[in-house]
Amino acid sequence: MWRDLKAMAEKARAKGIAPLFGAGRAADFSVQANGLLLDYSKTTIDAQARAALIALSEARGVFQRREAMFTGAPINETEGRAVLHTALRTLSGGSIMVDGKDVMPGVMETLARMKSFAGMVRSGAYRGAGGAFTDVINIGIGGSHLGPEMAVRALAPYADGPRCHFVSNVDGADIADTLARLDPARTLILVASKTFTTTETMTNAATAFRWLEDAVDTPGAQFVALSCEADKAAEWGIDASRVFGFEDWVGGRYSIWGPIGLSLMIAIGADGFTDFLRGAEAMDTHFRTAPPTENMPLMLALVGLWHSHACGHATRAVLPYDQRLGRLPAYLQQLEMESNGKSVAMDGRSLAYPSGPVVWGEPGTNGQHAFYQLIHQGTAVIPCEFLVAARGHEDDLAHHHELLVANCLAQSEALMRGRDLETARALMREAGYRGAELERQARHRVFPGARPSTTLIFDMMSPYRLGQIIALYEHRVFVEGVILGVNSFDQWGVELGKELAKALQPVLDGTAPLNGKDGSTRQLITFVQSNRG
Ligand code: G6Q
Repeated sequence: MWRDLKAMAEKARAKGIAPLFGAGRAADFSVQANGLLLDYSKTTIDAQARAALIALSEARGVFQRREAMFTGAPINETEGRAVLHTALRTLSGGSIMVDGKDVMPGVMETLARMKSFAGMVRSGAYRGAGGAFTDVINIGIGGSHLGPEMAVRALAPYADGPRCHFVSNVDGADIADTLARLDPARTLILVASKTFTTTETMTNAATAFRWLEDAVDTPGAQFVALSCEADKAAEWGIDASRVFGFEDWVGGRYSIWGPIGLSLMIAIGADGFTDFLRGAEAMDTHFRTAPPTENMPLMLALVGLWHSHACGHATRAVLPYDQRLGRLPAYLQQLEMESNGKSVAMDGRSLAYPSGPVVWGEPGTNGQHAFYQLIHQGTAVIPCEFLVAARGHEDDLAHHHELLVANCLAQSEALMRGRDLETARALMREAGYRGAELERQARHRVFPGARPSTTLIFDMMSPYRLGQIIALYEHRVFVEGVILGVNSFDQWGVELGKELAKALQPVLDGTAPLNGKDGSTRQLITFVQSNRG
């Protein structure tokens, strides 16, 4: 099947993209879902390729697997768990059974507790030693950090609660720089950790505790736990009324929809957070019910696989034309690369093809003045995924937004059209060049064109839109994972480094011998030991 797709992609490459445009291509190769428009017409995909990709998804069992996920089957097979982050946003009611038990009453109860607590923090009814909380720090890492950090920044225009800060890195610089700006008597600490054992998070939480202890009489009262491990949070001294739990069927990188999203709820309020969940739920319903060609997550996944596995493009750039989506690329890096960066298939066999692609990016227009050079003229083709809203939040700066949108649309047009040698020569002739020098200069000004991109466009960023967009990407990753045959919901690849770091700590402080280490690691340890002053 991959071989056929590769042959198809090779033929499509020869045709290019611009010549595919006849009447109706833009609409035909686009998908709409509740106010979002995904235009994938600026790719080499034609009707035949699309039909083959949809057939692939059918053959790989995407639709059965989708139902299995939504209904609580244990599709995370290497960990024996259901995958039910969608339950956290099922506001429309109904039951979802896991091991014979309806999980929805528990989900709704926790959501209600979160709303009540967030409301008290926002109103000042629950306060710190020095008065109503002015600041909240979410201490967490990976899935317990990237989602809330990304979303709080994306939705800054909707924030009317205490300021939210995010500490993740075990590098003391992260917490030191954050605490230095804050008043301990008016700062609430959210310890966000599914397992409540993660070294980085627990080290930062202990440092935050000492900072509070030096300043207030009851530091523990300013701590909240967001975790599956209520007992560990209790051992840590956090009162049960401030422990917000969730179940192991919520994966870390899929956890923003529940307690891990508390910082977002405190920032934008319970109503805004509910809108965020509603947007995601609308995308869930769309994903579950829309026919293949009208199904946005499915088509986004198929476009992605076309580029990575049929065309062989090893990376993809995600380019939000929205400064506040500055952390979206990092968020998607985790979502996509931790989910589908696997080389063993679900059945234990080695993958016979590459795993999911490298995802990277930066907000436009900044990227245009940096790495877009390589996207336009480098030897590797990098499919680009643009995101832009028709309208910004700064009504008094509407001309900025017009420039932003113009740049976004111009980039996808330029990537597709390119500039041929004849046009470049004419430009150089006009600029006064002649002969060999004209030829030389012209060649530098050629753009190969036919570089693929998709554009996701919507009216304006809002909690609802962000919910839709994040759920769109989650389901895209799911579909890609099913087609690749990997388990998108485990992450064994992060374990080895953690184990070795634990073992290295006593070696670094001199309480364990250097034995058994390779030459390079020994040299690096010795260097650290003799240079740390
Ligand atoms: C996400 C991963 C990982 C995890 C962090 C934090 O899917 O599992 O990024 O979120 O390692 O884990 P804790 O929430 O348990 O501290």
